[in-house]
Amino acid sequence: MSRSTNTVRHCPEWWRRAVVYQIYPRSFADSDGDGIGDLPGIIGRLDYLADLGVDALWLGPVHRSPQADNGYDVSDYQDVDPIFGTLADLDELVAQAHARGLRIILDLVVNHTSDEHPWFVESSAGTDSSRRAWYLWRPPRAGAVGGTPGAEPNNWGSAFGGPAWTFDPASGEYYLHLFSPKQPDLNWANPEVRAAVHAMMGWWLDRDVDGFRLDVINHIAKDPELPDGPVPAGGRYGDGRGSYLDLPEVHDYLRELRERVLSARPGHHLLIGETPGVGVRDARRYTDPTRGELDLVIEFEHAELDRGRERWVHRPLALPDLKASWSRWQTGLADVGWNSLYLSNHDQARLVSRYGDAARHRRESATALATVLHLHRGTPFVYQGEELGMANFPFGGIEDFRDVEALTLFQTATSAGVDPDEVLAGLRLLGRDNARTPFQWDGSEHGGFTTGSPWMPVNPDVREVNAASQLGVPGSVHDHYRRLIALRHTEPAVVWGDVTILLPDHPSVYALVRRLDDTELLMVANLSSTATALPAVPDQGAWAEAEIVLTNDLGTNHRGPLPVSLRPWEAWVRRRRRPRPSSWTGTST
Ligand code: ISL
Repeated sequence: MSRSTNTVRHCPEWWRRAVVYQIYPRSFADSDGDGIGDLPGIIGRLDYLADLGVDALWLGPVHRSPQADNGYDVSDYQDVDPIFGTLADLDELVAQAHARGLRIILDLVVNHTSDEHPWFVESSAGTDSSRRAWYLWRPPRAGAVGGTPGAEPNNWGSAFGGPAWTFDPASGEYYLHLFSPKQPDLNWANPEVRAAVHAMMGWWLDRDVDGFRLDVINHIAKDPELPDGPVPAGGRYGDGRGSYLDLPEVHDYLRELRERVLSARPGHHLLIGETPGVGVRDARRYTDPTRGELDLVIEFEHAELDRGRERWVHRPLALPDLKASWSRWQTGLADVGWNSLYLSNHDQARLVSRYGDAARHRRESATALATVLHLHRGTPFVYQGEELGMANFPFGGIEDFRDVEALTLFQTATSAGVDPDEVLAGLRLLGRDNARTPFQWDGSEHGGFTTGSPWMPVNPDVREVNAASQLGVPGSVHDHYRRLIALRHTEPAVVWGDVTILLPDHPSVYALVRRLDDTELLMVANLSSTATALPAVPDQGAWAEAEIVLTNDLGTNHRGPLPVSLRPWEAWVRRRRRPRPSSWTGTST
């Protein structure tokens, strides 16, 4: 392993200037024709990723796993699942990525394991198992008979639908799983569990990976009482979040983890925390560098704005809500902490279908949304295929879906009497499977993803939407992403500048100003499919002569006065140098 090739890691705070590209290994590139993406497939596409200009690759879980939740159910943390390749392939990927200046961030799922992990198998052996206390086992509710309805130790529901407890008839106890029954939660209060996780993480760092994306890491500490949670109106299960979200112990566990695993090793390894439900206050704590916990969080507030309480219910996004949310986060983490910026990932529908206009303005809406996102402060994440404007899949019935969440939600909702068509309509628009169809490399039948039969069908739009038809084409979605990423790397105001979101109540224009020293950037985007008047912005006149540093408008160049009207999904960034204040001494950098 070539540690020396990775000297960039020693550059302090490299992740604040970085763009992270997320790979969902199953669906990225298949090298052996079995229809499932794999590590050699990724290695074969590293030049594509280096050319896009990203700095780090977040690799979805490739550990050995029964794949009940596509690898988010790990049965061996120190091996690679054979469907993806071998440990030697992973070492090769790390070395080849480093040779191109790309860092590798592993997805690490340690809130829970697979129920097939030897730790859980041993834990299940009986109440006197030496690993019993590695998981959260509880007897049935007092007076109830285990295995009968309502006998669960508390009333919590799991994230995918159904109860958060599964009964084990052999021992007469239940185990807790915040996700599927195939994903029992580890007991982080047990120091043996923490020590085992530390040792495993150290083993990976010694294989030269550059950090981890820690799955649902703000869920790892649980109130040992595991009390009932409030049942929302019309709901069936209690909401246990008050007993497992952002508990004080999570901060302790993370500090311990950094101290024992990362501080002992040279360089700065990245810790990204996936933190569903986190608020600004805890996000600041997690990412305050002086506390030594996480480097950045993946928060969810904006991703929930167009959903109802039930996960399949869609309500159209009101743009002022998005501005208010991002504004709060930008301000809340302005002096302390760091956030990620994303509009899509493997758990979210395709952004161009969800927030854009894939049918009529795919190129324009994909590039406008990307421009808005990337001009905020934080580390942008690009989810595979987003840089091509890949769209949702035209799913038909429930038999077309693969995701454990979709299948469980459908089953639990319809058996509770919800109209199947209503659930299906929501899943088609918001379901996670949309993000998981194969990457579209070219316009051939299976999109150049595999020579075999793909594990999920390729989107039928592959003839029009694919990498081969966009690479090197000025104005393509891919070209726009390249330029956005390059802008972040060349313009410090994009990384460090403070942020002012303008026009907070405007329903379709997103505008903001970034400021760093004497540089000022103005980003304006019309996030709608109709031409829209551009309201006045502060210093309106001063922007007339500003340089246009990025635009998705191929037709006209608006150099000169700001346009009166914006075309559908028009987006651009202008830059100007502010006159220096008279007190300026020339020492600013
Ligand atoms: O995906 C979601 C909703 O559609 C979220 O509730 C999601 O389950 C949550 O963000 C946690 O996600 C992570 O952990 C899950 C796994 O299924 C997701 O793929 C992963 O990103 C359990 O490990």
